[in-house]
Amino acid sequence: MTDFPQGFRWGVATSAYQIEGAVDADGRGPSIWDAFGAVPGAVAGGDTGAVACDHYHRVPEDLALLGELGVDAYRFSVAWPRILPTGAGRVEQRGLDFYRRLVDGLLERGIEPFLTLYHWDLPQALEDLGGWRSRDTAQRFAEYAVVVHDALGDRVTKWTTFNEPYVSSIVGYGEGRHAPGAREGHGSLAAAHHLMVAHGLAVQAMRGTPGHEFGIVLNQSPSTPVTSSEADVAAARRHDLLLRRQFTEPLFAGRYPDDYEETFAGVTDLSFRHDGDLELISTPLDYVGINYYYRQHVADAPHRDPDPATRTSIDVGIDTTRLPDVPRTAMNWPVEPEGLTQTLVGLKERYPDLPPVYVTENGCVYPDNPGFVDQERIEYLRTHLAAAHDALTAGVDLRGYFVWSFLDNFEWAHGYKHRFGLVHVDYETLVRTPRASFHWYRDLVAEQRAGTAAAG
Ligand code: GBH
Repeated sequence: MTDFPQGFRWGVATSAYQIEGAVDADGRGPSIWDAFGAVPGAVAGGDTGAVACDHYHRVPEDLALLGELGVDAYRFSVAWPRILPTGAGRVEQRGLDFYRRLVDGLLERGIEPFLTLYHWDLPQALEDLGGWRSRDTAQRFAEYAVVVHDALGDRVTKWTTFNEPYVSSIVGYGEGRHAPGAREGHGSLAAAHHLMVAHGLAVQAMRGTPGHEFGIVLNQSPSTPVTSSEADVAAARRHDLLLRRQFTEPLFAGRYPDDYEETFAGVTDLSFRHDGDLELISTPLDYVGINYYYRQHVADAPHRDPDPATRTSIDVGIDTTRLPDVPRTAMNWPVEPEGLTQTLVGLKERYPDLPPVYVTENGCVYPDNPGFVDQERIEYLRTHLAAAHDALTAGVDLRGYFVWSFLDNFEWAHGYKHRFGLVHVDYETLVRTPRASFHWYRDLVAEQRAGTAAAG
């Protein structure tokens, strides 16, 4: 592996609901994912995050593993329902104590905490009031952010507001594949906007401590038309708007996308946009995190719902299942590392004032081999790191890279079937076993830190 710059941050990532379990411990309130997991058919195999990796009770063991891995940084999320069990009002000190112990354990090992405030686990009490459809939730989020920032701001300097607001809004409120499982066009677009407002409010409320940095994490990948036909090119553009530009244009250009209204036909009620929102949303950031997994191939297609009377405004006539003849992972995700270079370089070209970038997630799923020799994962990570390096060479200010994930975990609507970890977790015994990729990454990080990486 070619040398990365000195100071480049090497990390691994997780999120609260996917690993913690202990959903009733220490006064935690229910989240939308607890409720969604109880809906028959919502999550594969009827799986829930009730136990997950039981990380909540196994922090010392997991910290020891992170120490052995030798990473510079650990990206994790705070569960809002542990801090404010009903979303607002009473603060649960035991929840804050848990994250304080985690952060202290990281700092003792020289691992920098990258804290995410929201990785999809909204307190159910706020969903009952409308969830992200409601602008009030943005205000509640900013209050929650200040509580966590006041409690941990003496120890944590990297503050991420949201992980992939696209998934929280469009997948959760529009497609219904994620919690809260709603299928609303207008509601999901309102949710998307309110998440951005919440981001701006929270950053402005937390700002002020010297040395603290604020950012957001976005799913990004090129939307590639399957043919060069006008129809497929237009479909790819609609797809890119739905998944990415409705977030990046306000964030990094301070404007709404010009094709928003024509694409989301029927969204005539834009009253969720208030004067001053764009200034709020485009508040300058210190970094942006990019989650990259695969390149998307987009074709023009009929609407999913043929009836315009019942069709939602996000049913924009696209098909993303026509994949080229390239290798796939066990989740059927295409393996195209050059898509990562294209993503990073493309963002920088589109937004010249883009803040410094981290790849905050990248990883894959393959079936396990005896002895957990996951050569395919090593190959995936190696080629994607080379692609990230190409972006550096092309002038992108890339500051770090996080593998998704440190541990196998609850893969949302897929349940426990798909394993992303450098560390295997046996869900019966909860025993952790490092895979070959863990040792490979450990050696890579050590070499890079010593600056002794061999070329190639
Ligand atoms: C991430 O979600 C999550 O942050 C994490 O919790 C999860 O476990 C992990 O990935 C693995 O699934 O990339 O814009 O072309 C990612 C879910 C959302 C994957 C959007 C791919 C395709 C759109 N994804 N997506 S894009």
